[in-house]
Amino acid sequence: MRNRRMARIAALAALPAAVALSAAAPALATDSRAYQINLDQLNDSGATGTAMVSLEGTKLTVKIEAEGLTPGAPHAQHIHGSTEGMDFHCPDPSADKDGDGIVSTVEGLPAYGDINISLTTSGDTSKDSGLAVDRMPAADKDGKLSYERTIDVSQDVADHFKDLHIVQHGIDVNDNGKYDADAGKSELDPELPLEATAPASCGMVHGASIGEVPEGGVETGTAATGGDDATQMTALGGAGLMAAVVGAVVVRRRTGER
Ligand SMILES: [Cu+2]
Repeated sequence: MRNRRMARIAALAALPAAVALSAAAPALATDSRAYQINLDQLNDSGATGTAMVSLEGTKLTVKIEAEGLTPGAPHAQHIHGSTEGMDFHCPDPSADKDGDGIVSTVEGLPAYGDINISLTTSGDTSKDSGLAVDRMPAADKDGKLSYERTIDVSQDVADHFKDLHIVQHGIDVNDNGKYDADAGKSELDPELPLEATAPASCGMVHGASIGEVPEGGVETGTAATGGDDATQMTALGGAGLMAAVVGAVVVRRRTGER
């Protein structure tokens, strides 16, 4: 009788500790984060997309599904911005300093900052590969583009990912289905038409991260693209709460498996 009572007391005493542990565990595991970035059109490009970004320590996985891009053409894409607390953001039309109706890459730079990572399909991902169009993904004949790559990034990038944003380049001003020099040359590389390098879409990280990513769980939780933006934004707005819920579920599942 006495032993049973002691056991019950011991169990009750352990309860707050268990609760505290499950609350603290997700915070200790914040090494892995995921973000959804909505890519909005720039320069009336009609290009939109969604980027799912996850970080496991300094391993950055970027998945992009975009549409409305110049068909059959390569699209340079970069992570722009600074990890040093500068306030960079996607440019608005007022960035068009020469008034030609297009925010060129150079005109956009003061707003979105320099290239931090080049989202190439293979090889180097530094700023040096910013215009490596032969290693940039191409849109298909319908103007759709899928991209996925895992890149080792610096601790700075991992720590300040929320200050960065994704820009896809390549527009079709005269709607003839390809890049040409009608709208002028690129001020970055005179060999390239302005259409090939002008920004087509840009997206910033909004709100908090989606929370700790369960092993192999990013796809299942977030692959349902095509939902309307408002719903997705609301979901992200509640990310703090969601992070807590996801974290608790992960902890429970892990302890349950052991
Ligand atoms: Cu760029």
